[in-house]
Amino acid sequence: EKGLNCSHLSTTLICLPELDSTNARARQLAEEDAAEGTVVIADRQSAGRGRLGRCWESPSAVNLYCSILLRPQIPVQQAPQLTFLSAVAVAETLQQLYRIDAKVKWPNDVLVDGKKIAGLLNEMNAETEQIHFVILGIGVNLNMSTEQFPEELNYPATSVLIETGQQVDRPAFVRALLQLLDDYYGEFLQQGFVSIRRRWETLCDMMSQRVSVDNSMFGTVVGLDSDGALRLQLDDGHIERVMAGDVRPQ
Ligand code: BT5
Repeated sequence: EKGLNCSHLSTTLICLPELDSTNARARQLAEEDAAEGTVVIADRQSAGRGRLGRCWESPSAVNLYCSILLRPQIPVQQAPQLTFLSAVAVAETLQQLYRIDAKVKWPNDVLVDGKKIAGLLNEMNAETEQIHFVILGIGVNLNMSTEQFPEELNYPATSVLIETGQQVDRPAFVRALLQLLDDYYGEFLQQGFVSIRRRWETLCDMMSQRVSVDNSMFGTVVGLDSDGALRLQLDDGHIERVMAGDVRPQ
């Protein structure tokens, strides 16, 4: 790809008109020993994946559906840190290119005014200690129009086009995103999670706010732990670590 100056990413850039899921394809390539930094992009996905068996709406020629193969030499427990790295890179790219007030939502969303503009799905293949690979799956709604969203989404959604009224140059967005991801990944390999965590906490929509988790636990968000747990201060003052659940503002 012209104009990219990456140290880790985009060793190979594969762009296809259609895939079932870019994550599925990247996983296949990883199992066939593809190199770190391989990037898979599809114009449309016939079976885009969310978490927990959910679907990711992936209409043709409007959005970004992208998966990046990484082979970091880090302990398995640190692999979730890469989800936060990609959330930060997506939110900051949206801010820098389009002046959109993008925020990150724990664990894997990027939101604008509480509406989802991007989703992240990281998958990993590891034995007990050793990571073989991590796939960073990134879906960003760029030129998707209101009519292209199904009515039954369980969370409000938006796109750059809806937020700004402007069509996005998709290759320009991809270039800027890959460049920033490459910078942050390099920083992560050298210095660890500290600065990514700080950036994520700055971008977090619910930092210092009262939230509920699955409508059963209540507290104030005070930060992110290095294993990806959300730190919640309960009313009695003690800190609870949230590993999973639906976090909503109170
Ligand atoms: C996610 O799941 O947010 C992860 C989405 C990751 C998608 C990328 S695209 C490239 C790569 N290849 C793949 O196959 N996947 C990754 P989750 O938190 O489970 O959110 C899914 C929920 O978001 C759905 O159940 C819908 O309610 C909603 N949703 C579906 N499509 C959406 C869209 N395009 N924009 C906003 N919300 C959407």
